[in-house]
Amino acid sequence: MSLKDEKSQLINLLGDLDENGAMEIVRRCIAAGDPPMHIINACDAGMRLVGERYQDGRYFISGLIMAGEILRQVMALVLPFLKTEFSDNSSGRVLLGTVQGDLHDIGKNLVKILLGCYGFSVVDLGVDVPPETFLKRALEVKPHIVGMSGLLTLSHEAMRETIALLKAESGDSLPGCSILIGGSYIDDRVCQFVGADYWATNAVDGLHICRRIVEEH
Ligand code: B1M
Repeated sequence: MSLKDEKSQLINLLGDLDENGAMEIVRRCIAAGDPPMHIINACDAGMRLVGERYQDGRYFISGLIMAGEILRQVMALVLPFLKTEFSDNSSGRVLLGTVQGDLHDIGKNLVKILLGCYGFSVVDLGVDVPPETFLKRALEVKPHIVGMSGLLTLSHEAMRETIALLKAESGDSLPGCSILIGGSYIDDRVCQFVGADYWATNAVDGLHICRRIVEEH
């Protein structure tokens, strides 16, 4: 079976929440030397299927939980290979977190892993992070980039509040600090609404943006 077939099978198995089938394909892809990011992208597409099925009522919240668990296991398998694929000396400090009210962390964790692979030092604040915590930790860490993740439409408001607080209260303490937002319902319009500098809808774009910011710093 070609890698392309394996990938579309993986997307469907994840969509069907078939844990054993999905893990088997991932193992085969890894053994065949398939680049980790290809596997992760296929998983991303599979998660979209799960999301659609949840939205149209075929899955319940338990389906989302199951999907999250399968993806966590896939990431554990893929992670060691990701580390050997990327190694570089660029560096910068990133303060990262999922904004208040939002508990989704799989995408954020992926961003953290990729940044780490590229030599960034990442302080991860976790999920459901209040604006005040972003501010407090930003003043301590003095990051080049504050990265905010949010998967819910509701998260845009939390991003807006967090960025407004950072801008109002940090004074001159965070010179040249850029704000990157990421998630699945993010676009240019959202970026403007929340007052961020950059936006990304996948981890690789997020990584490229961070590298560019630090290079231009
Ligand atoms: Co939730 N959920 N969920 N969920 N969930 C979504 C996001 C949803 C789109 C499903 C749907 O209805 N289609 C929908 C949001 C709808 C909306 O707001 N418009 C939704 C909902 C409604 C909910 C609840 C409200 C359900 C409920 O309780 N009734 C609830 C909310 C809880 C809360 O946060 N307060 C909820 C809960 C959950 C679980 C906890 C069960 C679980 C999350 C487990 C976890 O994260 N630990 C879960 C899951 C698994 C999903 C879906 C199915 C998959 C998300 C995922 O992990 N994708 C999701 C459907 C979907 O996204 N299509 C859905 C894979 C991951 C690799 O992608 O996280 O998008 P993603 O990350 C990407 C990019 O977004 C980007 O890069 C990543 C990798 O490429 N990115 C960044 C993310 N952060 C970035 C930061 C950056 C740069 C890029 O820089 C800083």
